[in-house]
Amino acid sequence: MPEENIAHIDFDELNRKAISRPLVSHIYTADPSAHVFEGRIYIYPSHDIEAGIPFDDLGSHFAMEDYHVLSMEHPAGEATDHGIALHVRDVPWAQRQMWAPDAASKDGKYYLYFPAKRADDFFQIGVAVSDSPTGPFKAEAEAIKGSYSIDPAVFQDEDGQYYLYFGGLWGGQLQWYRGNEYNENYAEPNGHEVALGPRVAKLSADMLQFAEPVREIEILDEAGNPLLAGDNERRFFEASWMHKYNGKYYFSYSTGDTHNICYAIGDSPYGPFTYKGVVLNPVVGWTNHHSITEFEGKWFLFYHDSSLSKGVTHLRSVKVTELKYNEDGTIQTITPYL
Ligand code: FUB
Repeated sequence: MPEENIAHIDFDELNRKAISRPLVSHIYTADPSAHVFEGRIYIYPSHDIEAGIPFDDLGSHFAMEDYHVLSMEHPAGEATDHGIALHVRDVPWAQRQMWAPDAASKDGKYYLYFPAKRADDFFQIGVAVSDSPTGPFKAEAEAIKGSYSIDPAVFQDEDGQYYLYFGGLWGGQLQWYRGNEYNENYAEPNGHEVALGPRVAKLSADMLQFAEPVREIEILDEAGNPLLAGDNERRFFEASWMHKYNGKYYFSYSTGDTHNICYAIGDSPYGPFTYKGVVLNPVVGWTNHHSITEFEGKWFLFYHDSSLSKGVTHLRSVKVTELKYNEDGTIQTITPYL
C-alpha cells in the first residue's frame, strides 16, 4: 500500500482488523524466509532499522546492517529472537544494505544467503555458513561468483538438488542486466515489451557457488504469452519464493509498485510458470514480501507489514497466517486486514 494512501489510516483500528500480529515487537523485521529444520520453524528476516537516510526510489533508506534469526515451535506460538547471526562488518566483500536473506540446510550445516551492496554500489549475493540454524554465520570472503541483484530464495527439490532464485527491479538493480550481462544504459523494458524475469541457478554440491549459468525465468499468461513489462499488476518485481505442492512448482513473487504477492505454477524448477493469481493483497507499507512453508500438514504464509510502526515503510514487522488451497491447487487469496 503506497504511503500516500495511509495518511488517513487509524492504526489502532487497523491493528484490530489485522488478521495476525507481529511475531516480535522489540525489533523491526521484514522479508521473512521461513523453513522447518528438525521440526522447528526458523525464520530468516531482514532486520529493519531507522538509519536516518532520506527516502528514494532506490530504497537507500533500507539501510540494514545485520541479521537476526527467529524461531518458533509452532506458527501459533511465541517467536524467539536468537540475536545477531551475521553483521555486515564481518562480510569482507560487503559494505551496506543487508536486504532480504534466505537459508538452507545440508548435511548438518546451515547456509545463509544474503544480498548486500559492495563499496562500488553493486548488489551481489553472498553466503555464510554455520553449524547451527541460528548462527552465528561465517561469511565467505567473496560474493557468489556471477551473482547480481537481490532477494535470494533457496529451494531444495525432492531429488536433493538446491536452486537459488533471485532478482529485483529498481533498487534491486535487475533492470541493468540482460541475460547475465550488466550495462548501465539498460533500463526497464517499455510497457509493450516482455517483462524482465527472475533468475535461477542450481547450487554447487558445497552450496557456495552456482553450479551452472544463471537462467532467466519466464512467467506466462493463460494464453502462454510472456507477461509484459506494462502489466504491473502481474509482472515480476522482487521477492522470489519457490515451494512445491502436489508435484507442481509454485513460484511466488511481489509485483512491487502494485504491491501484490502473486504466484505462477510450472512443471520444472526452471519454469516456465503460468500466472495463477494473488496470494496476498497489499499490506501497509510499500513493500510486500513473503515465504510459504508447510508445517505439520498445514501451509503457512509468512509476510510483513508496517502497521506496528504506523506506516513507516522501512520499519516492518513479520507476521504469519494460514494459507489454503482450493481443490484444483489454486491458492485462496489472503486479505491482511478484515
Ligand atoms: O528489505 C529490503 C527490500 O525490500 C527487499 O529486498 C525487498 O524484497 C523489499 O521487501
